[in-house]
Amino acid sequence: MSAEESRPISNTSVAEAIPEVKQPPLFQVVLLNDDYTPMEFVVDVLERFFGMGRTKATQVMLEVHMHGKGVCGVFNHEIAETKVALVTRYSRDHQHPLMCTLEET
Ligand code: TYC
Repeated sequence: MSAEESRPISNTSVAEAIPEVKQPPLFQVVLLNDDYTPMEFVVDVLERFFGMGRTKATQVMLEVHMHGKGVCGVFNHEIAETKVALVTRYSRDHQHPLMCTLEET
């Protein structure tokens, strides 16, 4: 009988588990400034698609207006892509050139 087989069965110590999966990557949905989309429309988009209240939506809109871009939220890839597609569709349907993109965090 080997040393391994002759160990007492009450010895239950095990090596610490190595994590088997990584955290999924996260993506910022970013709104870009332009000269044509009305401020009120951008606030509406932030309320409608990102669940923001009027005060937060206005702050983010002004951040984009003054600094060129702003973060609407952070999501997994599928949800972030869907948000970009919905915002782009909604903007074009209302004849606005508003641009929305993904950035990996
Ligand atoms: N710059 C636009 C204006 O003056 C407002 C605006 C804000 C447009 C944010 C896009 O993502 C944007 N009407």
